[in-house]
Amino acid sequence: MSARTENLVKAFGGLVVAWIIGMAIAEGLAAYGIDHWPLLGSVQAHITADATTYLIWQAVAIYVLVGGTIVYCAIRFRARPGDSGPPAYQRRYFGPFVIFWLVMSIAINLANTIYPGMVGLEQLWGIQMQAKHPLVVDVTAQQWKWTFSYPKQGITDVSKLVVPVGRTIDFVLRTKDVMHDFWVPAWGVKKDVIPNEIRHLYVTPTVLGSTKTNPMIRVQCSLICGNGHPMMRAPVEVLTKAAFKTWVSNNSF
Ligand SMILES: [Cu+2]
Repeated sequence: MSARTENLVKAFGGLVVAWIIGMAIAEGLAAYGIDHWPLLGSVQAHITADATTYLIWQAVAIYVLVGGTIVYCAIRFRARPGDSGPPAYQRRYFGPFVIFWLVMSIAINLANTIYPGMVGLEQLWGIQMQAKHPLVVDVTAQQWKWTFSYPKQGITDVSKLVVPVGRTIDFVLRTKDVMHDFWVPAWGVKKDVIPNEIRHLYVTPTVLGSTKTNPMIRVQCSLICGNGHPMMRAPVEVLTKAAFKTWVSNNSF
């Protein structure tokens, strides 16, 4: 072992122990949070939750490495009573570490672009491409309310979003004024609604329920759009296919 390596081991041996303990605690807490994930109420929600879970594991590990190193160095290499003058040995950087950090950062970011980035998008777009007869629901956003129409079913301007379970829905998003964002938290995906644009969001609900039974099943604007933004919500009901048919026949003209 060279003198320099020996110094590094002596200086940072304790840090490795701190990393292991910190990682065990932090990843344990992350696992608890992931186990207590709110409702995953659509096919798409499982895809985005998988991506988020993966990124949380990774972020926690990196956070412990960086944060742990800072805390460890602040304690281990602090100035002690009686210390005076400049440190005996100091360099601005340690070459191999700089190269390692640069290469690792680039590698991790490239890997994340592929998974979960491109893989997840491919899965979401795959559902969209394979949906042969999606249920079309026109969504109109305005300050500060949502209205829904079902063009094929002859239902117009209802203030509650009613959908069947297990069928892919093509939400056609429009806004009458400023930008909004269509989001049902339980469905795990959302999309900005932009003036003078018609945008689409595909969702396949998998869990029955309503805003009354679970507030995660609600439309919520998630882009600040003025005073009424936090209250810009709409109730949602996810029904069985048979119950949805009944609802359609009771509400269509
Ligand atoms: Cu808003």
